[in-house]
Order: sequence, then structure tokens, then C-alpha cells
Amino acid sequence: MYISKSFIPILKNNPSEAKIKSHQLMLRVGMIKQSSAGIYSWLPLGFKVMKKIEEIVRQEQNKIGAQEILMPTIQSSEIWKESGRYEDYGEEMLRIKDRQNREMLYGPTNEELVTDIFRSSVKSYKSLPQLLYHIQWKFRDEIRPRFGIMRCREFYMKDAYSFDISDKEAIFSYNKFFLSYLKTFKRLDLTAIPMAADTGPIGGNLSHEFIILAETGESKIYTDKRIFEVENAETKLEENSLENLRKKYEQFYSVTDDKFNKDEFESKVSEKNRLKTKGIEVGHIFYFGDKYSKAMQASVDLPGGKKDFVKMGSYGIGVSRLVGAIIEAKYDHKNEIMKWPISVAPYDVSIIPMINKNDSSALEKANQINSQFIKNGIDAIIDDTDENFSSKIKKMNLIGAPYQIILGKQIDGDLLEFKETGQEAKKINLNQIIKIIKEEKEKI
Ligand code: P5A
Repeated sequence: MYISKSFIPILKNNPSEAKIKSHQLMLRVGMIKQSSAGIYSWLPLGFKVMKKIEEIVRQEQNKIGAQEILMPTIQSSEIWKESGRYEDYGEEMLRIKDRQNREMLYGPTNEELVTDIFRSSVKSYKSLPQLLYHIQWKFRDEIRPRFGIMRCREFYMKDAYSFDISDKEAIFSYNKFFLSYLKTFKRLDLTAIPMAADTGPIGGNLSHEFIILAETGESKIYTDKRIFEVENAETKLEENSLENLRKKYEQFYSVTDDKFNKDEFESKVSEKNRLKTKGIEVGHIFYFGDKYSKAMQASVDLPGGKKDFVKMGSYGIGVSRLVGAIIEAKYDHKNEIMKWPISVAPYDVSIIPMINKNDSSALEKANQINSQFIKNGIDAIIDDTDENFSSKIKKMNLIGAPYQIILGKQIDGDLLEFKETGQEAKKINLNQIIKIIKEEKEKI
């Protein structure tokens, strides 16, 4: 793709209204455009990254046996009245009336709607467990939307729901999501720490937030540093293995603000291991038993003829928030360089030829390289403009493809100036470059 033909509306300077890096960068390189307070359009660069994140989230949901559905954004108030949350949800819920004067709403979450779907078709314990998820826009009329897509009103969420016959089985489902979340965030090159959290308006008594450390995050966290060393590589999708994994994390004190207790923190964590910092909540999982199934009469036949309400949990990932969270985690402030993890990068590599009016040989070389890249499934962006070289490099450093090829005035035979964005350049040939990039992509 030529930069001159792409829809990447780059700003010369950082927009003054943006307070944190992710918001600044996303506006600066034209990943998003605000349409009204807390509501954004996603432009090609931002949309590409978000879709790649979505796909990784989807693959990891499918791996634990969750099935994808798609529920609508607009819901009827009736089911929310059944659960009792229509009043409770308050002003964060965007309420709408249709032409028949029926009360509708833009879904802030889907516990009610999925319970309604479940109860109308599943009648027997034999069909359990069921794990259903969808990836859909949500609307929450936040009082103070801020930091761009980090806390906005319309946002893209993966929300999953589990239905089980007993508490024991339901905790098994909960733990599957627990593992799946660790794996998902790892593929995004993020270290997300599960922390005991409050359940808020979703309800229940077991909940973990998945937090990535960032000074600009909105969640205050208190944790034992040793939690960062917990490994999950050996965990199997079996009840005991998953239970052990959760215990490995839970042995270390690690909570968000709402659960914080100073005495407990100081008695459980030695001074050298105490970490009090801030983070970004990228995922949140809940177990709430029969809170919704009882209120909405979602029961199944048990062996022996009795009936019982199904035990449910719900599991959210902020897919759109993750775009900003990755920037907060990866942006190099000192050198003003963004380097996206290759798993979600908008382009794999940028090609930066030096072009002037009477010499287009570097651009021709860029085209030749790109045709080899296309054959090898490598997605490149070429700066085909005749801007000065240093501003071209600055621009590509912000766009953040993880690799760069610099084509200066002289090209040294087969050797090309190739670098990992932000690192030292080295001279290697095109086949070696293709090999490096392909190997990195295969690791995704
Ligand atoms: C779990 C799935 C729920 O809504 N119901 C369905 C449960 N949980 S949650 O914690 O409230 O949200 C899940 C994740 O969505 C992201 N998120 C947001 N992203 C951007 N702007 C917002 N205003 C916003 N609110 C929530 C977070 O990543 C959160 O973990």
C-alpha cells in the first residue's frame, strides 16, 4: 500500500485535547475520529488493528469450546425489568422509545438477553455446559468519557456467558475463561495480571479483573510482585489443572482499589514485594450463580426429574480499549516510536525510499521488494511521497509497523538497510528479511 493512496490522515502535531499517549497517537496518525463525546469512527489504521485483536480474542474463545453468536445492540426493556436491573442501571443506560412507544435500550451488556435466548431452547442438563460469546458494540452513557477509546460511551466488547448445572461445573467454566484470557493477552504481547475485584452492577461473589500495568491507567492496584513470575504454559483444559492455575495466582495478594485492605496487604506481602501502582483493566470475569437464571426462570431438568436454575458467569474483554492499552504499554516516549506487536500491527513492515524529483530508482526498488512481500503474505506500507527523509521516518515511527526498510540514495548490491522499528539497522538481503518476518508471523 502506498501512503499517498491510503486513508491515514496524519496530523503535524499532537492534538492538545488528548491527555494520554494512546489518545494522542490514535488521533495523530488518524486511527480514529471523534464523532461526538465518547463516540468514535474507526479509520483504516485503527480498524485494522482492532480487527486483528478481535480475531485473536475469537480464536482463544473457540479454543475453550465457546460458540460465537451475535446478539443485537438494541434490546427490549422487558427482560431488564425481569432481572430487576432496568431501574438499578441508572443513567449509564441509554434508553430509547420506538415508534410504538415501546421502551428499548442500547445494550450496555448482555446477561439478560443471553439468558432469554438460553431459556427458550435449552431444557435439559444433558445440553450443558454451554459457553456462548459475541463481539458487539456496547453503549454506556459514562458521566465523564475520557482518554479517547479507553473510557468511551460506545465501545467494542467481547462478552461471553457460561451456563452450567452446578457451582462446581460453573467454576470449571470460569477457570477456562481465566486461562483463555491469560493466553489471549499474551498473544497481544501484554502481561495482564488477574486481580480479585468487585462485581459492581453485574453481581456475584467471584470476580477477577485482568490488568496491565500502566502509569496512565485508571485502576489503582495493590499487588505482590511475585505474581509476575507465575507461569501458565503447562495448564491443561482440565478441571484440576485449571483450578491449580488459579490458585497459583491467588496465593499472591493482588487486588484492585475496591477490594484493598491495608492491614491485609501489609501482613500478607513483605515490604520488598509490595507494589502499589496503576493499571488498565482489559478484561473482567464474573461468577454470579443463579442471579439472572432465577429472576428470569431459566431452569433445566436434572437427572432424576427435578429442575434447577442454571449457574451462570460472564466474561468481558474490552476489544476497542485494547488498542489504546497496547499503545500505552508499547510506546517509546523518549524516542517517539510506536512498535506494534506483529500479531496486531496495521502493517508488518514499512518501506521508506528516498525520492526526489529526478530520481525514482528507490521507489522502483521499493515496488520490487513489495511484490516479493505480497507473494510471501507480508503486508507492507510504502512511503511514496517526496517529503524529506527525516519526516518520512518520523511518520513511519508513529504508524508503528514493527519492521522498517530504509532505501537511501545508494543501494549496496543485494544488501538492504533493515531494522526492527526503534533498533539499530543492519544490512541483509531480501530473502533473509522475508525469513525473519515470516518466522515472527508464524509465532502468532
Ligand atoms: C462481562 C461481560 C461486563 O460488562 N458483562 C458481560 C460483564 N464487564 S465489564 O467489566 O463491565 O466490561 C468488560 C470490559 O469492557 C471494557 N469496558 C470499556 N471499554 C471502553 N470504554 C468503556 N466505557 C468501557 N467499559 C468497560 C473493559 O475492558 C472491561 O474489562
